[in-house]
Amino acid sequence: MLERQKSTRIGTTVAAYRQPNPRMLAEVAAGLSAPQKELPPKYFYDHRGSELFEEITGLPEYYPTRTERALLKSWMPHLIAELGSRTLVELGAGSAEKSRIILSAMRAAGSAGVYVPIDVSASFLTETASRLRREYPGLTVEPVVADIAEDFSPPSDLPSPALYAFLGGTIGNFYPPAAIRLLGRVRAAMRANDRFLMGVDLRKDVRRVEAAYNDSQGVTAEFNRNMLLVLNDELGSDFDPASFEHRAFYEPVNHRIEMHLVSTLEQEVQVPGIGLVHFGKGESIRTEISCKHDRSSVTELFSAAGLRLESWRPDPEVLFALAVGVRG
Ligand code: AVJ
Repeated sequence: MLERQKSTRIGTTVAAYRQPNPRMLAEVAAGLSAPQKELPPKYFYDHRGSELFEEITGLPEYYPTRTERALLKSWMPHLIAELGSRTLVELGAGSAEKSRIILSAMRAAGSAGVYVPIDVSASFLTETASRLRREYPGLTVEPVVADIAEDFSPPSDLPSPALYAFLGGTIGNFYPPAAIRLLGRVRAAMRANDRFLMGVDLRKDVRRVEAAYNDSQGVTAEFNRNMLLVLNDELGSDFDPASFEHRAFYEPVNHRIEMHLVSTLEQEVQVPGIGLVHFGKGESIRTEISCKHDRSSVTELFSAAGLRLESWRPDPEVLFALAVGVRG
């Protein structure tokens, strides 16, 4: 912890001499001036945040990752063989491990294949691309650097049919209108025989889902607070993460987990380019929503984006599901 604070101070000093990302500054300014302060969950994921998320995926309480992996392992060999997929376009190519399950199924089905990982982090993509080229000789890897929340355009001449994949339940991070816009962009890129594969976390016993975001080891709490360190590094702000508490709860009206950082005292935080931001004691920043779904909510989401739900595969405990969509 001390180590981390030390490096943060250095990071802050550097950030003061660096031009902050103007879009980040605008998003943070808007989010921190709203009545319910809010920050986009994409700012969890600097190097440390990605490490913490990796750690979360292995926690006993965090069921989504291992459940999705098991679903992919049992279903992909059949689905890929049936579809004859020759291209995999992956949105937010976070975990190369899940991609491997699909790429291995493509290889087993006899297609050398093309892999198009789309991610915001260019360095992450370069690393993933060279590793996969080594592991899958004959595979063409064409990374695309883009923020999928904003816009993305895959190469137009991809071998057909293509499978678009958006895994991990990350669709849950988007408010419904933004989720529909995102799926609409996928739909616009798809051809008639392409498919869209999406992982979704399911509505379930509230205690089970709340436990997944309140792990006993406090990794999720550290992950949540890490966003303040990301802001300090990128914008030169002076957030003290120790004065914010992790809170995660299920909001049943909108079927979603909300993660907040709650100020434990009245305080002012200096954000260069924005000014002093006031926090009352107990006031919170919402850092993430994670919407939970069922078959009918996915059907609706798909149909609003011009997609038709073709297949639906939950695990035996009905914790998580894989959905396949086709142009409607
Ligand atoms: C990667 C967005 C799917 O919402 O469960 C994990 C992120 N947040 N623990 C999720 C997360 C807190 C995760 N997603």
